[in-house]
Amino acid sequence: MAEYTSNRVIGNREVFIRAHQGDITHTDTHAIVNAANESLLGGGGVDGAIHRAAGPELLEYCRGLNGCPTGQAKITPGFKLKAKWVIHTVGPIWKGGNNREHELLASCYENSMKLADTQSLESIAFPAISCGIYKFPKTEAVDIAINVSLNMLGNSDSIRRIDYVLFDEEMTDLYIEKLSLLGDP
Ligand code: AR6
Repeated sequence: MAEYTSNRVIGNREVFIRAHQGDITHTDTHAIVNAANESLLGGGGVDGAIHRAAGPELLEYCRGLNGCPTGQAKITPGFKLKAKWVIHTVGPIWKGGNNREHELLASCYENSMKLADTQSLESIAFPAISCGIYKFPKTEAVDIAINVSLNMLGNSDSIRRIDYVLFDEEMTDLYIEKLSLLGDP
């Protein structure tokens, strides 16, 4: 199966970047990011998979968070997941592109990275936020995901590894193509 891995120096620090096809619930990074909705009370797609794998304690914990606005992020324990933490962020629903969708998707990556950094986490895994049920155009979403998260990585004190975990081959190929354009480290 195709995958991209690279050790690079960003902002004077050595970091590890990976993109591969898989199920993010199996990822062993310190935090995995959930593409949630504003209620934070579960749903379909990757959100449903994360809640199933983490167990009912996750939903109980999320009930105390009072939701999360689009573009923002909140952190919870991972409960039964391999990842110790889940960062729940809410991507924008695509409504044609003139409703701040690009800016809000960028905020999801920015705020998830900031949260991981303030918690001193060393590794984080992202799914393709908004690229499923929320229907964000895929190539535009991949550009935002990679540009914003790598830019934040350069400014992070703690994060040394980003894993992009993509569910299908098409998405995996788009990430690998975009990351390969970064050139050799
Ligand atoms: N691991 C990694 N990626 C996955 C997994 C998985 N286990 N399952 C799906 N994906 P989506 P959104 C991919 O729909 O578009 C929920 O109901 C999927 O193929 O999960 O942000 C929430 O509660 C796609 O590429 O999230 C919200 O209501 C990507 O993850 C709404 O969906 C995101 O697809 C959020 O929609």
